[in-house]
Amino acid sequence: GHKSVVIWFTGLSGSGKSTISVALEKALFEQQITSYRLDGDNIRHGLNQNLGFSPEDRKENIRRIGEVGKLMVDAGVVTMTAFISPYEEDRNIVRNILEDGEFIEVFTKCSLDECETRDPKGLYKKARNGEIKEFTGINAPYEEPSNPEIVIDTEHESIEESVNKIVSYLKEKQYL
Ligand code: GGZ
Repeated sequence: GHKSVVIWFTGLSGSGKSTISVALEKALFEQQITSYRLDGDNIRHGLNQNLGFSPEDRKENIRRIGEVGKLMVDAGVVTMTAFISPYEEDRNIVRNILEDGEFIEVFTKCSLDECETRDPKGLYKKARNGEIKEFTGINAPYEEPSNPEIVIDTEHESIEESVNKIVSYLKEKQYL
C-alpha cells in the first residue's frame, strides 16, 4: 500500500523536473504503485490554456494545479507535478491547500548557467534575444525554496541518484 501525496517539483526551466518525475514514475511503477504526473503538456494545454506567464497568471496556474493535486490525493493517487512554480508564496498556498504530510516539495536544484547550457528547447536563447519576455531566470525571478522536504542536485547527481533520494525519503516517511 501507499499514502497518497503530491510530490511537487520546483526549479528552473531545464533543471530536470520532468526528467526526474518520469524516472520516479517508472521506479514507483516497478513497485506496483501507479502514479500520475501533472505537467505543462496536460495542464497548460488544457485546464490552464487561458493563462500566460505574468506573476498573476503563474499564481493562478499554481493554485489550480494545487487544487487538482488535492483531488488526486482524495482519489488515492501518488501525484507528481513538474512546474517551475517560481514564487515561494504560491508554493505555500498549495502547501496550505493540502493536509500536513500531503505536500512534498522537491527543489530541483541546477544553476542557471547549466540550465542555459542545456537549453533543450532553445528558450533561454530566445529570452536572451528578447524574443520571450518574463522568462524565468533571465527576466523573471525564481525564488529558491527556503525549506524544501528534498533537494536534488541535477547538476552533480545522476538521474538514478536523484530518484533514489526521493524513493528513500518516501520509504523513510512511510509513504511507501
Ligand atoms: C518560463 C516559460 C515561459 C516563461 C514559456 N517563463 O522548459 P519548458 O518551457 O518546457 O518549461 C517552461 C514552461 C513553464 O511553465 P510552468 O507552468 O512550469 O511555469 S510556472 O510554474 O511559472 O507557471 C518553458 C515554457 O513553459 N515557458 N514561456 N516566460 N517558462
